[in-house]
Amino acid sequence: MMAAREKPHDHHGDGDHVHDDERHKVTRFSASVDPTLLDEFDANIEKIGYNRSTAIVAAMRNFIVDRVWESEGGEVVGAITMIYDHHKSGVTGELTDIQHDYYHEITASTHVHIDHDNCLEIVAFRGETRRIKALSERLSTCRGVKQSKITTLKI
Ligand code: NI
Repeated sequence: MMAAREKPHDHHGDGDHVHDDERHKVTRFSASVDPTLLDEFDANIEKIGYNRSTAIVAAMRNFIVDRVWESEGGEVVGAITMIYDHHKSGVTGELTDIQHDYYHEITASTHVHIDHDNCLEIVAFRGETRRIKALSERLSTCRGVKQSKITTLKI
């Protein structure tokens, strides 16, 4: 191995093309981010023993898996999981009304009383992408819904 290869340095002066990276087929890039978010990111990835590159690669892969279904169209199956405070005025009725608008798509739902205030609801679905996206948006933006996550699987 040539010594020059072992100590990569930038001949171009732009910082993006380092010989060592080309050899390992990786691309370096820079991104602009709120410093507070970066601090929070660093603190959290440190807890699970990730470095920035590993964590960003994992986040990129998850982003693709989580979001690509929205633009692909066709039929999707999956589940929406949400937590809400049932004391918030009208939330229970609103969530029921929304689910009745999608009775063709919703295949099952489960309600769990987590504690005095909070309810966990799991809504399983099977349907056309645009309808499922609309269902997910309506449930997640309902007043009283604290968290909502959608998991989709391609069949
Ligand atoms: Ni409940």
